[in-house]
Amino acid sequence: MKIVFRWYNREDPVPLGYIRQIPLVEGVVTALYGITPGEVWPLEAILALKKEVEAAGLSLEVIESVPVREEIKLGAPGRDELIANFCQTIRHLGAAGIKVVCYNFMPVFDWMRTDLSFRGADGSTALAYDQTIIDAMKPEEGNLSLPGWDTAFSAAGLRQLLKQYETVDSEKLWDNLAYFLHQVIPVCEESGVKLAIHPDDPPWSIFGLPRIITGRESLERLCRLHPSNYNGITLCTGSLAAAPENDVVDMIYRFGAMGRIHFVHARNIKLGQAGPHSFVETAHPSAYGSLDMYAVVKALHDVGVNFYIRPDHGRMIWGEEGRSRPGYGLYDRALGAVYLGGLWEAVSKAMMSCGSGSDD
Ligand code: DNO
Repeated sequence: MKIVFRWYNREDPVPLGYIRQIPLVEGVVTALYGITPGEVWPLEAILALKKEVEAAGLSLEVIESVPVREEIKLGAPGRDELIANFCQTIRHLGAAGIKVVCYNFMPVFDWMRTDLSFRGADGSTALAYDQTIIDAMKPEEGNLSLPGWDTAFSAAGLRQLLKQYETVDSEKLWDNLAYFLHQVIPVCEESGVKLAIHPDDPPWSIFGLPRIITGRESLERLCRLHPSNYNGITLCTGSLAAAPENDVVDMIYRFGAMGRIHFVHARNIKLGQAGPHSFVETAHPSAYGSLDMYAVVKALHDVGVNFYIRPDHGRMIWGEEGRSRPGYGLYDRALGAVYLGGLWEAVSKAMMSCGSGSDD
């Protein structure tokens, strides 16, 4: 296991030098942000980014994310050229020594929250989701962007896009994902880059749009789309656990044993603060949320795979204000990183004293 930390390049208020000081963190996860989604990422720019990260004493082996253009998800004209560009970006990333690329296949909206500063009893603020607020929203009437998304939409652009999706149901979206993977996975194999799909967050349909990467069955189906383990998963505990029927620990055993988990986003959530289909993000330790983080880390250890893990969203604490990057402040994520590393050490040593287990 390698602990990594998301960093939004030089735009990020958290400098690399601070990340370097977080115990147990070996590297960062980032992307090239100045590039229009769909264009090829130039090799020189990737190499320059890597050099900058390495000069700070950190590694850069995971990219989050290479955006997948809507035309690809829609199966619209132009997708072949866009897929070819995606493949070329993968080749360049492989040439720069990148091992894992995270992506998602969510139509239009990436991760979604209804409150970016839900105040907890201890005065911290966190991200929260309440389905009743979503149900009352009319996104096509306003401009839409969330800090932390790779894309933003004008009201008119959004209306047009939503119209295009009227003919794309879940099965069509699956076909378009299969079409994409069929072309991209062989390039990933040649380039030594593992692709890791991020589950839909939250893992159910919103605004009438299909969402297909939602739980165990859909991840099984994803794996069947292409048998290579280069067709892998970003196991995001908080995204998956938002649906109470999802047993995240069971999924780690299942997909870890298949060699499909390359990247883990670890965070805790508390379900039901505003009724069904609602949750609030909490501090990482098990005591604060609905997830048993010890069981998550133990399952990852038991399956014995090599993977990268990052503390996912943190709360805003100690006066930090993350207006530009909700969920991505320094302090609470740093606490999360050390907590995850502590669990890993405890599980590894307990296993060693029982005479089993790996400790890479
Ligand atoms: C949210 C992140 C997502 C993730 C993408 C992956 O904080 O987990 O935005 O980066 O969905 O493509």
